[in-house]
Amino acid sequence: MKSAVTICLVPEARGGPFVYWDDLAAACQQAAARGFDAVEIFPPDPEAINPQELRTLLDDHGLSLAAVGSGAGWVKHHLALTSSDETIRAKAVAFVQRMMDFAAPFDAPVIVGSMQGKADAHVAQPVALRYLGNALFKLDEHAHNIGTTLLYEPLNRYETNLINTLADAVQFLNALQTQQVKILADLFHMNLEEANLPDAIRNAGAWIGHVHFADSNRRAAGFGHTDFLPIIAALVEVGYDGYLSAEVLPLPDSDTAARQTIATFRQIVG
Ligand SMILES: [Mn+2]
Repeated sequence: MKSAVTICLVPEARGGPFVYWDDLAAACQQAAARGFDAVEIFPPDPEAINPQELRTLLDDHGLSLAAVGSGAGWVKHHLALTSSDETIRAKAVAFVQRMMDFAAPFDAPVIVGSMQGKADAHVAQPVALRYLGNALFKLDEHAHNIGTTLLYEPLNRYETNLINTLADAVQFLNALQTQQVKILADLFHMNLEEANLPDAIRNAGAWIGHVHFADSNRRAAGFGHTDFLPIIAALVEVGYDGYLSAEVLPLPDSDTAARQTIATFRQIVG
């Protein structure tokens, strides 16, 4: 398994669980200095980052791009894959597709988390799930066409009322018959929703394509009460060799969160 750390370039996401903020170059320099293998970036738009400049930054610091988040589509542009408005749904799919076009040359998957939206007074849950299925089907097709992977992230009940557990995500994707969609296992969401984290990981098995590495309180691993050793053992058991990516609050500050993350990573992964 490899280590990664999040960089958020979306001012509207202020207060969110990201280690580094605002300055991509400074964040890459810091991530490399702390010993991370990769960075996970949340850009405000698919065209916000110059690919050549990012390539140079990554190469200069010996970093990979672990994944790219699409959450700005929601927090900045107010798009959702399950909106009651057909035009907004179409724009949401296009936004994620453009994010995939940006990320694919870096061999980085794109994450669908908050962009999935939720059922509400305008969209009943079965309808929202149908919209989500339609969107993931289109995104899967795009991922296939450009040779990349999409990561679908189940969120906790306070963030969505669509799919909250790894098992429900597996069942949903199995029914869709997508080819290029994997599941993002976020240890913070799982702490709220799963009866048993290692069991949930073992049952999801090869579906797991990415891990958000956070403690029970969304702080850096080691700053809460999650028992990480059985979780890592389950990931090893299912053959997971991807990233543990720190999507955590920058508390007490970014550098301390980064140092704590990498210390825990070295302790439990080796
Ligand atoms: Mn997450």
